[in-house]
Amino acid sequence: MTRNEGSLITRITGAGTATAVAAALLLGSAPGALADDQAAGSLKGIPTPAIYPTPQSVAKQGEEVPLSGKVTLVVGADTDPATVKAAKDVLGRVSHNLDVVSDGQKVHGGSVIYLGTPADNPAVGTALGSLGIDAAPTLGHSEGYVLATGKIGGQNTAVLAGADKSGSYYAVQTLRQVISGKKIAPVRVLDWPLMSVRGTVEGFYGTPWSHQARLDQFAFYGEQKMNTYIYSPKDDPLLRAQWRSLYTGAEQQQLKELIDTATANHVKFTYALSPGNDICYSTTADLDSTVAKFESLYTLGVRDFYIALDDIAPYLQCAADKAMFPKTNFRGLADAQAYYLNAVNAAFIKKHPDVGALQMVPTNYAGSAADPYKGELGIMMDKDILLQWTGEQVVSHRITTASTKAAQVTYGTAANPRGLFIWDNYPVNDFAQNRLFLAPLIGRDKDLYTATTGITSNPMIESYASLPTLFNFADFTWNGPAYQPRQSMAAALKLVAGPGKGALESLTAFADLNQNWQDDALTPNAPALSADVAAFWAAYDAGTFPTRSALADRAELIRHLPKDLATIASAGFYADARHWIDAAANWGDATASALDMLRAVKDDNGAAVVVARLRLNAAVTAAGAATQPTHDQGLLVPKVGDGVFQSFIAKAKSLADAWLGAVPVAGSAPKAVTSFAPYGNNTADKMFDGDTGTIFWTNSTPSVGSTIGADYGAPISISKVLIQQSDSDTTLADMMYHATLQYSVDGTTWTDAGTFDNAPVISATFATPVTARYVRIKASAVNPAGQWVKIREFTVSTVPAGVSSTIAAAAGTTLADAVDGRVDTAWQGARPAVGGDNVTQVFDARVLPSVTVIGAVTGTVQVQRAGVWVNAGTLLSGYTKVTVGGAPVSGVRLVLDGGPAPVINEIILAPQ
Ligand code: LTM
Repeated sequence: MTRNEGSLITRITGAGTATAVAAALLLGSAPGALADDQAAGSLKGIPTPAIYPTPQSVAKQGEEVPLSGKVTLVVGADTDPATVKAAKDVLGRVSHNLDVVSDGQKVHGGSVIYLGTPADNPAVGTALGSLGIDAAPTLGHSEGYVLATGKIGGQNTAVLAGADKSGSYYAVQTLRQVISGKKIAPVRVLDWPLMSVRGTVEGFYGTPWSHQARLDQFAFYGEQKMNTYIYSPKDDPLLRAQWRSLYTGAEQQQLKELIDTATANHVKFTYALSPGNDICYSTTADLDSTVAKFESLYTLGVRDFYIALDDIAPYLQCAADKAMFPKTNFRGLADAQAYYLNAVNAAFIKKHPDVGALQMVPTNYAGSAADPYKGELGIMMDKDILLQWTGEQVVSHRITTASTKAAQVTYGTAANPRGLFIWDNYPVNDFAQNRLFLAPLIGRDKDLYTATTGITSNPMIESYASLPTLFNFADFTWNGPAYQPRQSMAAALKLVAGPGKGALESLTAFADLNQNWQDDALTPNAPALSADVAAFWAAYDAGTFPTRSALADRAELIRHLPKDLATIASAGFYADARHWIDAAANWGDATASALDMLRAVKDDNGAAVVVARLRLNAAVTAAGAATQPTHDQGLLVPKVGDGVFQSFIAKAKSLADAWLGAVPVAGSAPKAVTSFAPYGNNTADKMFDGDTGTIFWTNSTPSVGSTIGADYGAPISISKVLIQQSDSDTTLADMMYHATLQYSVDGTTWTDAGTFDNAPVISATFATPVTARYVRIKASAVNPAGQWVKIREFTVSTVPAGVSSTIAAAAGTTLADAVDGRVDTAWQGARPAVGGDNVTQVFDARVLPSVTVIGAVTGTVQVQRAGVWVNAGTLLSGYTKVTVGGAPVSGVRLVLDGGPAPVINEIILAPQ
């Protein structure tokens, strides 16, 4: 995409008339709007258009303004060129006979649109007067605007009056949304923002946004009436690591293009320097470096400057600072920072009358309770420096008006009402790069605007995937009291999906899978999927197996997301979310297979059960592939569905296993023994649930000697241990980075079974099984960067006495896998089968009703009766059930045909 392809809305809707899409957005009227049936008789039946961000007042009033014939746009000599261009774009999409004239020129016939501020275009003021509108209260608000329709001198007229240049620009953004078909709807919009700062801070760790992504963001902000962008990606070296160096060459050119594009979209490009890692606050040299950097950016067109002091060492680093700022308890740090900020304020900001107030984020940027650092900073820092704050926590689930007011007092900004604004760490995902956060913005008090001038959202590393939530932020910061999270998100998704058939349904289903925001009660796990799962189980448990279920339909929809979302309006969203979309499709496939498996169970069709089960397993494996690249953590497994798929599949599997008669053998349901407490509900038992999608997550990093292990209740014969850590078998994320695998009979004396460094998978196979009651991993060194530990599965395999084969087990498998009562583990032969090879299990003589074999293997099933092996049936690849019965038998033998290396998932001996 290039910058010149028209407005972003057109691009992301792909619609010829973006207004048609906007008008179709779900929503009722804004506060103060006339309900349709209250409108004057002639306007009945004409819908009130939906407008985002939600205006302060929308009334269905005035006249429709036709755009099919001649249209004249009247602008002032000083009307902002970007606004005129935006109006021409919007009208030009509908009108083929559009003239632009200057105030004072005569207009003959057709529809007329007056655009500008009353100051830059006096015709605007006259037209407002002719329509009898008292616009002064609205235009008294900065960035406010009036959009009104009516007849003046018999001519259909629309007036787009701005309080200022931004107001005029925003009137055009609203005009775009009130055009329906080839008409401007009869509306009167009186509108202004409740927060003066509305936008984003690109302030995350990880891959910074691309140049194109930033350009597209600015276009989106303009359309959504957001006016602020703070440039602060942690991984731009010239901003942080090499903050003293100036931009040159291509980087400088790109920056210039960003600044110009932001300005054209009425977005303040704010440059946030992060010198805190190695600055000496008191030295002239570092002040000079700061001023030189800012001057170079000023030359490029930046007019808003910021010093970011977050995430740095909370102490002074150079001798000069320590000597000059001796106060203890972090007050010395606050003094040094205030000294430096005040110096930048004097040496740079105050020298440029056209530069906005200096902005900063402090080192201690969360919480409203008094502390020495915050108090000292409040006293020492110039009162006209603006400060950002993240709420009570770094990632704050709730931000209340009361706590924001308390923070204003704590930071000493209460005296300057513009003093503190919010850095909102939603939907940023740098701390969970395997997640997309697509829940609506929630948990912010509606009247937050009474306590702060604004909010900048710290978005996700995925810029286009952040657009739906940023749409919410635009809506909330413009008019918090009117903000309806779900409706706002529905409108956002509609915009991102565009008009394609089924696009919105698919996108909504995908968003549903990405709702959970750190287990917040307001962001329930995949709510629509959960409801369908619950309805399915309710019917199933009541004994009916619906031929068609909402869950089956949803699984089908999800399976096809990669194809169906490929053509949504926002190609960027699709590209950003691609790996999550693919993972979702695999989960959809697994869910559909699980439903097939349950149907096969109901139909008593063992072969179909096994086919569906193997398909299910393959889909789950595919869903668990690490595919999402990151800047600093290698490939991650994209997480979707908030665990709902996993729990549905686990229940379906256990029902199928029960039908097959597969019962995990004793000893495979251990008790966790660990020195760690769990993080949230990621408890230690999740290591043993047979599901790599659920985890035991420690709530701390290992010390040397920390352990995670299992107690099997009594000594067992162990042939294999498999511990799957981290986010996938190939990812270095949370895990025990330096571990010794140990086993013990008594829990006191331990035997080492291997050391593992940087190994997401810890595994040991014992050719001769060992006897132990306890198995564990023990940290032999601490983790890098204090990482915690995730264990996806902790599996120990035991070979019951009497099981043997003429073929050795392939690496990583053991015969135990064929007789452990777990269909999902499989023994594989280390070589192709030669006719007559066998797998044999002998036991004390007993009546055996039947033998079931699941696996890729053919041959004959034999049983041992009175010491003699006799044929009991043919062994088929996939599923075989042989009825035995009669006198007691003392063994089962699978005599194999020659063929490829055999695989046996399970030999199930039916209980008496
Ligand atoms: O929140 C602030 C002020 N700083 C950092 C951000 O850079 C980071 O993106 C978020 C979320 O991880 N947390 C921070 O502490």
